[in-house]
Amino acid sequence: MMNPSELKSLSKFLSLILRHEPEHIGLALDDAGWAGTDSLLEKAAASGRPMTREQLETVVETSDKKRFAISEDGLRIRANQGHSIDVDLGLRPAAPPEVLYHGTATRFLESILATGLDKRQRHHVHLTTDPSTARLVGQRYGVVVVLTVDAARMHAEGHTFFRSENGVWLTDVVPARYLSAGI
Ligand code: HQG
Repeated sequence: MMNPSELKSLSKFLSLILRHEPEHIGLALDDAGWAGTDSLLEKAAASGRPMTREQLETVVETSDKKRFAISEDGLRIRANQGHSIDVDLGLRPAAPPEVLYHGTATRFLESILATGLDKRQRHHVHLTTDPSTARLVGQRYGVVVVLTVDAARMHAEGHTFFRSENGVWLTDVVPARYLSAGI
């Protein structure tokens, strides 16, 4: 069995490979972001990061945010969201809840309130229904501030939202007029 820090380390490695740099181990993803599990295991081992199939499955099952999905036939794996590489997850537009949250650092606030929330390196801006999740995300960057997004008004005014397999709300950009600081 893996201990929590081994699980976290493997989860971070999978995030790197399945969201950002599959070429790091010479892996190819298809257009929808899927990689063959056999191929992943083989190439990870060949590049010095061996893992068993059971360990891979454990990471997928225990990921707190359900970051990864294994296909029903068990042959393929992908990240549910968070990519910087170009993949089409095939998400359908969906109506968001009234309010969503985004956690960030206070040092980004001036820029965000001037130009809105951008997707930066990723495909979308990431939003959550849960203020405490937003707080944890923001803490990664420094002193945290949780922004409240008027998602209902954005949606009513023509902005498209998607909900990833693991419940993250995604949109292209959040113009500053829909944002308020604090919850
Ligand atoms: C900031 C985690 C200045 C933005 C989470 C954020 C999430 C701006 C950073 C997922 C800006 C981008 C994504 C502007 C945005 N001026 N700063 N105009 N617009 N920013 O990592 O949302 O654990 O790309 O506030 O749960 O922090 O990896 O996005 O601070 O779902 O599964 O630029 O990562 O999931 O950072 O995190 P990121 P994020 P995992």
